[in-house]
Amino acid sequence: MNKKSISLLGVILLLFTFHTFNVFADELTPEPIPVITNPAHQFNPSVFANWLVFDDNRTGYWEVYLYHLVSGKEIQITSTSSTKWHSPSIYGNYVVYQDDRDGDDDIYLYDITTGEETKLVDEVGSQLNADIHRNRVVWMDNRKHVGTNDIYLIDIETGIVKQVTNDTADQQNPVIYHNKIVWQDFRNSQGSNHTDIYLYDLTLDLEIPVSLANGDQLNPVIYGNKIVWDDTRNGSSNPDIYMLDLDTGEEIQVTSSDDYEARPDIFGNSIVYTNFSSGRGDIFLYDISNSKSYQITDNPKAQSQVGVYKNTIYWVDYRSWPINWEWNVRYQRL
Ligand SMILES: [Ca+2]
Ligand SMILES: [Ca+2]
Ligand SMILES: [Ca+2]
Ligand SMILES: [Ca+2]
Repeated sequence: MNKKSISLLGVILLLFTFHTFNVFADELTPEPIPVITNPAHQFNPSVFANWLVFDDNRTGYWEVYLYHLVSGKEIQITSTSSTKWHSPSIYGNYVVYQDDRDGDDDIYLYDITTGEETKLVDEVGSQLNADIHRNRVVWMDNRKHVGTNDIYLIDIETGIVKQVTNDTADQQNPVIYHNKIVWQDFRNSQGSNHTDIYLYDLTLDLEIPVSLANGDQLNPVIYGNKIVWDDTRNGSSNPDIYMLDLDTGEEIQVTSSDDYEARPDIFGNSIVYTNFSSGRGDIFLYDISNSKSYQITDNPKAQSQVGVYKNTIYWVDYRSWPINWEWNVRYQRL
């Protein structure tokens, strides 16, 4: 066990102690734990269980790395010498990401158990921004309409591909949870309306609009029957976080300040997002069960790209810039 994992366990134990005294509250808890301290850039974190996957620039190129949050084991997955992000996503033993080693962007699959990489999608045009849940992978794809994307799906076990949208408008940034896919969609773009959020239910074989509100609805995420996104219906410089609960049909405005709140993630009752106001980003948590917000970081340098998996909140943190752009992972008992 190395020094870093000892310190990780120390903080986890500390937080268990806090939990015993039921101290989780709207106050800042101990300093977040720096996870990746390599002085190169790290971006695009994604966590499943104890595995953290991310884009890393330490070789001078962008490569996909894996880091085990308990053992501290680190694995370099790709050796692409790429100058572009791979935007990895992880579920179970699978990591998916994009790479253009064969001329245009395609989707690759890495199996953590076997250490093997396979090319999952090899098509003309760009296949980008893959997301995975269980054995299903979704991505945005411009093979049919140059300059605009459609949403596609593949089942890793059967190899069967489904084209989810098919039009000349742009659909971007798909996210999948079980049998539901959500994305941002330009099909209704006109006047002051730009993007909307749509849902495709694979069980019902049905497309459903999630929000057609004025302004931009962007960056959707989904957990269970709850869909969360950022939304400029209250003003283009005043994004807020919104949530639709498919069980009740109720739409909830999660943030209502004039600040610039965006880029949410959700797991269980936890919604995390970044408040970009004051020229810096800070991380916030909204607890759906009590409708309260908690400030997670309060640091003069920027924090962003926040995600949540169970009680782990993770983000990219520039607090030690320009010496080091490091990652901090913070554990929170909810
Ligand atoms: Ca391609
Ligand atoms: Ca399209
Ligand atoms: Ca809209
Ligand atoms: Ca706002």
